Amino acid sequence: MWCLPYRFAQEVMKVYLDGQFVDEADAKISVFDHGLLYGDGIFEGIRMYHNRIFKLREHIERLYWSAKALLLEIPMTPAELVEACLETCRANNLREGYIRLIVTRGKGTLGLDPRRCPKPSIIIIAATIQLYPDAVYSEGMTIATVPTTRNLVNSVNPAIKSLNYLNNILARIEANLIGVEEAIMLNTDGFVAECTGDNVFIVQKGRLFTPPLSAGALYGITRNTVLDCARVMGIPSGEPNLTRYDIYTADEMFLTGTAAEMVPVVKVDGRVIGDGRPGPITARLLAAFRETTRHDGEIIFA
Ligand code: PXG
Repeated sequence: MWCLPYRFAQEVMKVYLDGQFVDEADAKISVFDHGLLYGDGIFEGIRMYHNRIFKLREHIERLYWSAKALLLEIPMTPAELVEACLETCRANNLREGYIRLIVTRGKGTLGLDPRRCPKPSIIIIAATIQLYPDAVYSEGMTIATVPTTRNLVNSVNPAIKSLNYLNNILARIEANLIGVEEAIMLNTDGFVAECTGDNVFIVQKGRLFTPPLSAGALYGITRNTVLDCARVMGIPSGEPNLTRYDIYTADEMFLTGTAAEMVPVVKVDGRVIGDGRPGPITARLLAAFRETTRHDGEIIFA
């Protein structure tokens, strides 16, 4: 039987911008957009795997929660946004890759007041993704804790996935200066919050632990997926406050995030975690996670 030729990604990327598809060179927003002026806006990073948009409904749900926290009214329904994400993948012939969904406060005046911004802008970018090298997954990553503490839940709550990522960028700069790829951020009480773009997990005596959201972590969709996998596999899990001591004495450690998936960590602050190699529970969970990506999410091309 003949197969249809494989469809490659478009030469010129098409970006969804407020209901239209525009060439990437024409995908522009106003310099008066409060997303630019103040970081007033929200976003999601979403993956496509095997012709499906992974956990799309969960990402859209989180986007609406972020919007609600900012009293930002998204000028589309969740169902319309799902369809717009699918259409953006189709317009770019993408079955695998990464979607950046952004809602900005929109064009306003040179003042903070969001009431001066009548119409939020919706941007959807679908692209391929640059992954960590395979060695990171087979040998594990080296990371460090950094001086910048995570935002207070009572100031800029880390649960809001906002366009204001300076807290994380400061931590990322510190990671760069140390020469590591990720940074563990502690909260002001000294408990582990999360990394700059990933949630943190440890394994101790066959049990899985990740910081609670109240410690200053994002309600990570990969985090949730891994906790679901653990439940199905009968691996007990908990969400207690974690200290650096808990990390240093853990048997295994890994990070979770849409871009990173699950990355084993083998060294933190110069200290070897477990036996210095990616652990067996991490490997089992990664296999279960990868399996989930095969059949979860909305189908792009029928
Ligand atoms: N914590 C933070 C602060 C994040 O930004 C995660 C955890 C993981 O959440 P998900 O739902 O993805 O499992 C994120 C999301 C990047 C980048 O360029 C990272 C994220 C989002 C967008 C871009 O590194 N991480």
